[in-house]
Amino acid sequence: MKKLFLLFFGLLISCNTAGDFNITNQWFRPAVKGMNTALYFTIDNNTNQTDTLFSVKSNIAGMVQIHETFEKNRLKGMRAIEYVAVKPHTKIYFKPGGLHVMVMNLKNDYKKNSSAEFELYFKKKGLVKIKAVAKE
Ligand SMILES: [Cu+2]
Repeated sequence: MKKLFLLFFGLLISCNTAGDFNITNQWFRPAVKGMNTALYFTIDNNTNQTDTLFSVKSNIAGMVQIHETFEKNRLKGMRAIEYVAVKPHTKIYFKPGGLHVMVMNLKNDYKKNSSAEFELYFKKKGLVKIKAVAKE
């Protein structure tokens, strides 16, 4: 009986998250102290308003920037951008070869399966803290 109740309660909670705003699939590449790495995740904006990611911070690194990948004269490069707007009911994927968070000058080694915390700042949602795991 208790199990049934818990199951029902769980379903109610998952219904409530519809119309919500979530960060999912967060991960970063393993790297050693003094090097750079990249953080990836999915922003799932299931609300009726555009929200904008304008800053990412972490105390594991000397500097953190939002980057995009571009192609010019058949050469690929990357550059810092000021923000990423996420339209209502849209997902934006930060992934290798595309948008990513550049995490520069690591203060420690981050081997596979180690984790780190990051702070994502959005115009409407405000601060969203995430924990990401290092993987290849
Ligand atoms: Cu980059």
